[in-house]
Amino acid sequence: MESGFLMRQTMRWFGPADPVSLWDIRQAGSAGVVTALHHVPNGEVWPLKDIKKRKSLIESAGLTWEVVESVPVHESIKTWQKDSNRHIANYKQTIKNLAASGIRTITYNFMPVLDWTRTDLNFELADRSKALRFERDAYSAFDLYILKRVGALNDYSRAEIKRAKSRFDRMSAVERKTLQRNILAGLPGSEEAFSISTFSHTLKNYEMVDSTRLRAHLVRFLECIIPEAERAGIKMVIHPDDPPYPLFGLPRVVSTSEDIELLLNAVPSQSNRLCFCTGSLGVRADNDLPGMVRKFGDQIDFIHLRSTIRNGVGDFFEADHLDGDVDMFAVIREILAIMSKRKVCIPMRPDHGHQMLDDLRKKINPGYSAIGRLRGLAELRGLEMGIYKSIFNGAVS
Ligand code: DNO
Repeated sequence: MESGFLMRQTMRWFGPADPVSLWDIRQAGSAGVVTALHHVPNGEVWPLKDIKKRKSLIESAGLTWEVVESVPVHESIKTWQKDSNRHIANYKQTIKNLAASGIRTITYNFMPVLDWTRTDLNFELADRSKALRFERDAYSAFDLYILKRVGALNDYSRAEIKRAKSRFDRMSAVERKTLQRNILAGLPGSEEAFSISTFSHTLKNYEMVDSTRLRAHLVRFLECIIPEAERAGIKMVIHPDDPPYPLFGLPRVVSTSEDIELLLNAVPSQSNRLCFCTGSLGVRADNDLPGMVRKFGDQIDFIHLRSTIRNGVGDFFEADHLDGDVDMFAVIREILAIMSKRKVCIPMRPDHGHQMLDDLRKKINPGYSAIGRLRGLAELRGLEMGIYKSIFNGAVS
């Protein structure tokens, strides 16, 4: 049997201000990093000289800049408002500048207003490490009684409203502030932070944008930028919604297999591709992850590996990478099969990790501590190698 291909190991790095250094990442066993120019305001062009400077910094630690995560899509594009043309022109220029610097893959998402969302950033596990968690009642308590969103009452059942009220009543003032900060201050990589009033104001821009409109805006955006990406030899990989369902009455259109199929088919191109994130998609019990890898295998160009544990009332927390609701063995087996078929090594990163050991005493970016991710990467690599060798009779290319 011929030999196959292994994933390219990377870790996310938030740039020179990240408490995790490039050398930490290299020592964790990564070949490269995934990063972004977080200092460039959302919607502006990424200057060529800044991209080049970042690239040489990464290379000076013996690493490669494998993937950009993310070039954010400006709100004016998601709502298709007056400024969208300027922001699309800027986005295209950023694509060109990244391509001119040798970048080949760009991640983005199309989640309205908020990027990934959690309610608790210090959820203590049985081994006293800390995980990120989404608690449904805390989320609805925030929506109904802190944000006091117009029309929110219509989005919940009577039982949910009762639970949210009692959750809110049990929270101290400090807990309410922390909850607000967790949801609105922007988790790492989110690029936007809101107060109650700016958030409420931004929500208004979506009064006329339901899921059909949002999807139409996504397709229009792709029709504008994909030809530029094709010319530049760039793959645009869309990241799924996290969590994969609407929040705060905002539509989300990259949550299921049907959603992904629609967007990939709407603008068929070698540049219209997918970032397969098991942690985001795995929160829905109706997403069959190994089946989705099989189905979209030819269109996946970046992989986030992480697992969650959900319960019946809509809570979930981030589990150990090899534990939880994601069948990581089956997912990696399918990934190895598609890489062997396509004869490529797809970049992957261990998505998030627990705060553990020394990281418990350090300042960290939530989800992105060094040791938790190092553990995740080590476990995932080992699992991959084990499956690989059993498939390819020990041959490694
Ligand atoms: C969270 C990340 C997301 C992701 C963006 C992609 O940990 O997976 O912030 O980078 O949604 O655009």
